[in-house]
Amino acid sequence: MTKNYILITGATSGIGLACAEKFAAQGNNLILTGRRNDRLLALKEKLEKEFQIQVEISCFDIQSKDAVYASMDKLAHLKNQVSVLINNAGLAAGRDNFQDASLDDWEQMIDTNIKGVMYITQIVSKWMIENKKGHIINIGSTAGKEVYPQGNMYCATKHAVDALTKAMRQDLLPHNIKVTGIHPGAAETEFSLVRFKGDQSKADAVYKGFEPLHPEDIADIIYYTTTLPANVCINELIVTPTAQANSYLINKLN
Ligand code: NDP
Ligand code: 8X3
Repeated sequence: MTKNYILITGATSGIGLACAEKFAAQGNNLILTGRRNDRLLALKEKLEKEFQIQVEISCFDIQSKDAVYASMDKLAHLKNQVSVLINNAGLAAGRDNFQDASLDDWEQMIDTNIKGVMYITQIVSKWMIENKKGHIINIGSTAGKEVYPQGNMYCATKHAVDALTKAMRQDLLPHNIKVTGIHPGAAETEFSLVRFKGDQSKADAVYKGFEPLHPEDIADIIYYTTTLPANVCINELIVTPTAQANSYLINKLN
């Protein structure tokens, strides 16, 4: 029997990595992407050995339209087998007042979080249309539901992901394609280290005083949304740590 592939963007770390491990443990073949090829190679070797699955890796910067198109072209021989696309690659860069924020940071977030999703999903949604089925899962954020102070452009990009998720669900409706938005709150990954440009103490402070989500918590939920009957689609889920009420209110003990 031909096995399906789960395509996960940003699988070298955090939520994407946890998804790769979860779907692999359930016997799925994987297509994993990211910019850090050493991590992709190590993950492929580990998961293939541990779970006897096929893992294809594709190393590219999702900000580059040309790189996305070239990489997806090389994967097109698998297009009939891609059953799930998890649009996970993304980042926050900086946390500054609107008037002080770096335009480079803003452009990086727009190019990664919005344009990256746009490039890859247009290609894969066409594959899914040919297959007459598929499931697209977009990782938004609580930041895509409410703006928080100094979150400006990151929040805007995640609001865009939310809007694109709704748009995809409408336009792909005739093609039997499920579209799910997952909106996590604070999850301890490399996210804050990236946001604060390698400042470990600033990153650690984000998760002090409460128990954040772990990437595996989100991966379990994402996996669950793919296990439902063909007639059932989870449109969206907002998932926070118990200590978090919304994008800006966290009950910290210290
Ligand atoms: P991590 O920093 O741990 O992982 C981010 C992943 O995205 C990495 O695999 C990284 O791979 C990839 N990525 C980033 N930029 C690019 C790029 N230009 N091209 C290709 N891949 C890229 O963070 P998380 O796991 O936390 O983040 C995953 C998603 O979850 C993001 O969309 C984030 O916005 C969202 N999110 C995170 C939350 C959190 O609190 N952690 C909460 C809500 C949403 P590489 O560096 O190898 O390219
Ligand atoms: C990531 C969570 O609260 O840092 O989307 O924006 S937050």
